[in-house]
Amino acid sequence: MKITKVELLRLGLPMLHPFTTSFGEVKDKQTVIVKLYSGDLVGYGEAASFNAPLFNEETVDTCLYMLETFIAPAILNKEFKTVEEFVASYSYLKGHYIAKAGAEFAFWHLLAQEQGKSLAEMFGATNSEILVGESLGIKPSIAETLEEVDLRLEEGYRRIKLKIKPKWDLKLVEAVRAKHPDIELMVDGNSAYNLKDHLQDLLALDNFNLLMIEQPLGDDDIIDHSTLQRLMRTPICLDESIKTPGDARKAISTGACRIINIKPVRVGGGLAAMQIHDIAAEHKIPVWNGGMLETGIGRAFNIALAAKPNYTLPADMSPYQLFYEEDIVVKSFEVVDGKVQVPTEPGLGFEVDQKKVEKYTLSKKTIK
Ligand code: OSB
Ligand code: MG
Repeated sequence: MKITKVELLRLGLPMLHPFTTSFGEVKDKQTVIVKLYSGDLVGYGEAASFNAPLFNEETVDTCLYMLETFIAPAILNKEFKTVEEFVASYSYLKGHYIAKAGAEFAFWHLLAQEQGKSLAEMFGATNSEILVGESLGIKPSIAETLEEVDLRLEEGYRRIKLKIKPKWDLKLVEAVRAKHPDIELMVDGNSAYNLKDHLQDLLALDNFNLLMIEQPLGDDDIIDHSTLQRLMRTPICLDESIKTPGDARKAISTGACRIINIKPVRVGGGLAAMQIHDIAAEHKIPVWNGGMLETGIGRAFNIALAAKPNYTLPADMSPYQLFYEEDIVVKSFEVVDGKVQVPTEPGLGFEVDQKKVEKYTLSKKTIK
């Protein structure tokens, strides 16, 4: 499969309302769609990042820069038989995993079309449906949080994840737990805590029978997570800290986490996501699929990966209606009774809506 042309699109997706985390508000979301051409075939990928480097160090601009300046020249006019060969052509580039994932997923899509296979088949995924939980951004009040929790539970979502930050944590969790003693409930600190200032509050989270606490401490701090995990009964789940399969191995062997959130773009794409899935399975560490507020294109890869056997906990896979007015695929996935069906048709499993892509494209670059 020879890559004959690369197109990079910057899309602007107005959000229905800002999504608030400990690091700030995500609003006026932008994302990067990567199109790889091989003769008549087009493969789509998404490098889902944010406008500012607040979640991790990458941004929409750094993704576009890396793709245009380094990744496109490394793959153009070369012949690749496998994803391993494709990834090897730019693996000398340090970091920038989200940018790399955008290209890698477009290549998976090309291969799936060539082989007439679904993405799930390409990834060796065997489950026909995945379980979905809701990730709830920080709201102005506890009352509004409780209202949304009620709504999502009525809709069938399988677990509730509350975004927390220092001083917006214990009272919130206490209120939700008091109203819903038996639901699967978890929190995500997005690395806003540290052991020096917040140890007592973190330990107090042990009182609420939480499914897990996601990424409380710094993204570069596997060691302090391992200290904290020894002091807590609640499983720690790492998100931002796991950028590579090696990070997963180190986090598991130091006891820094008992669960891993796999966001495929955060780790450079499907190959690394599958390696982390396998490392975790070997150590009996459950994994689940996280999200980056992707469009239907990025979510297509997440859904297929999340159908692998060690994804035993509900995914962050809210449908576009919770964030955006429209999706850029013709018929987006639906969450019914807290489940999403895994597409079985060859290719992406979703039809890209060219009119919508055009409508939301802010700029476009062609490299050949
Ligand atoms: O840490 O999981 C996170 C959204 C923006 C930034 C960080 C995170 C999130 C989510 C949303 O939790 C997950 C989704 O895409 O549905
Ligand atoms: Mg997270």
